Amino acid sequence: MLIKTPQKLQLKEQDVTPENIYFNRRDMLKKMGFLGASSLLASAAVSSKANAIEWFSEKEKASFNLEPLTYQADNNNAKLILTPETKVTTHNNFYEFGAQKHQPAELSQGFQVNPWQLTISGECDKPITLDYDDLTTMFTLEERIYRLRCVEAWSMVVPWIGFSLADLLRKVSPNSNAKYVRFESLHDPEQMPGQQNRRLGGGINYPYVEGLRLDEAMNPLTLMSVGLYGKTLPPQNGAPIRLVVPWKYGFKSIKSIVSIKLVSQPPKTTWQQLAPQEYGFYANVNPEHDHPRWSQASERRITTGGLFSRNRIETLPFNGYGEQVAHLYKGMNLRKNY
Ligand SMILES: Nc1nc2c(c(=O)[nH]1)N[C@H]1C(S)=C(S)[C@@H](COP(=O)(O)O)O[C@H]1N2
Ligand SMILES: [Mo]
Repeated sequence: MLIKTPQKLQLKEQDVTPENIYFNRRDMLKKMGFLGASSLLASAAVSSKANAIEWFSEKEKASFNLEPLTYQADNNNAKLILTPETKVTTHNNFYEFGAQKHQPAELSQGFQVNPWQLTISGECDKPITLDYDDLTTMFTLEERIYRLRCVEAWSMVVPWIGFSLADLLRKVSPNSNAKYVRFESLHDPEQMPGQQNRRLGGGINYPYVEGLRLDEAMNPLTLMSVGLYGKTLPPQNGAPIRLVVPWKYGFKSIKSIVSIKLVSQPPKTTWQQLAPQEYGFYANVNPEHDHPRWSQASERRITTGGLFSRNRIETLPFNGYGEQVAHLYKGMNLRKNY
């Protein structure tokens, strides 16, 4: 993550979706008794102005569970304001499609996500390979509204759709050697221009690799996401399946995953290898541990305002999810284990 001068994002005011339409429609439909996925999708239809995105099938919609209440409450009881869909899908970090915020949306539109294979293997008794359809049909999907805090000190609030990584890992029965989980993104330079060109791709060695400790991976907050705003993921947000770890800096939330491997040793992650003194393995959001080149005490929350409107808020320890995850790090020095 290099410091750059802000890029223009070609966002016009009319493209910005007021998040209250999404919320109000949803509330209203709920009150009218249209519980469940159809209300979510109806509201998404109202708010959607995104590029050609495939919609969930009737079968998938029928399986949505829309009551993830504990995950939707902000920890200060402040009302969470959703980041408009247009911003979620045009202000991205996905270096395989370019290291500037506007490039993933522009350069990923032909990305082929079907067929897709995701293999879960390594230290487990029942390795499996999932095909494209399995990703959205094997588990009950639920909507979770999470804060996403990038290490670059901006943040968003995103209504993800997905399932707990724990459910997937239980399926393969990890054995007693499994201590960590290693994730790998697709490596396909023909489709991912940033993998052909070091400048475009931000100087990263691909494939992009991330990792979690097994207990972090099993925490119920850790989400495998297949959609946002009621639709399948657009390519720039990590289609067809990506990780979302809301208490860690955004770079842990690896996109377009093809391999999940249970391993005994901490995996060597992409950013750690590139700049170990700046990006650690844990990468828990921590306002008390500054990045060597900037403060992590506050963040710019991207909401409905102009792109560079001053909407500075305090950064919370574990991004506000301390109640759910602080116990994982008991006794650890989190400044050393940054
Ligand atoms: N494969 C891959 N995954 C990735 C990245 C990337 O460049 N490549 N960027 C990360 C970073 S730095 C962030 S902040 C989030 C951004 O997710 P979003 O674009 O959906 O907001 O994706 C993460 N996952
Ligand atoms: Mo990030």
